[in-house]
Order: sequence, then C-alpha cells, then structure tokens
Amino acid sequence: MNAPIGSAFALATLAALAAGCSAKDQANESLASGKAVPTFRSLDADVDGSLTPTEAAKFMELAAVFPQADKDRDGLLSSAEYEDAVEDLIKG
Ligand SMILES: [Ca+2]
Ligand SMILES: [Ca+2]
Repeated sequence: MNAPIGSAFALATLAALAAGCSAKDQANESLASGKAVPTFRSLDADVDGSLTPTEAAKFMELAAVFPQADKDRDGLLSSAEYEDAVEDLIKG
C-alpha cells in the first residue's frame, strides 16, 4: 500500500529543483553556510515587486526570518525588506 508521503516528497523535490533552476539568476552573494542567495527577482514569481510567504518559502533561510524581515507588517516583503533580511542572513 502506498502512503501519500511519496507525492509530498515529490512536491518537495520539485520545489527544490525549481529553486535550483533560478540559480542562473542569482547575485554573487552567499550565506555563511556557502549557500548562494537567490535574487529578489528570482523569488518574485508573479513579478509584482513583493514576496509573499509562499514565494519566500523557496528560500528557506528567508522564510525562517520572514516575520522579522517584514518590517511594515503588511504580510509581504518589499525588495528593500528583502535586501535588509539578506544582509542580516549574510552577516549571520
Ligand atoms: Ca510576488
Ligand atoms: Ca512588508
């Protein structure tokens, strides 16, 4: 009997692959862990100039600090909020 865990895993794998595909688009920044930082544009899937929690979820480290990064608490990250958050992530 197949548990639905398989499809959840497949989705997670797809998400990881999608994140990897935007690697071409990324700036020359990397985290202390050596992981490259995706550009704001590569995360902004609908190109509306802000990141929803769903869009930010592609960048795990950013998703983890989303509430703090969203300084004006509108539930979205502007590019300025993103830059600040990335700077904090890089500095550690
Ligand atoms: Ca967006
Ligand atoms: Ca915000």
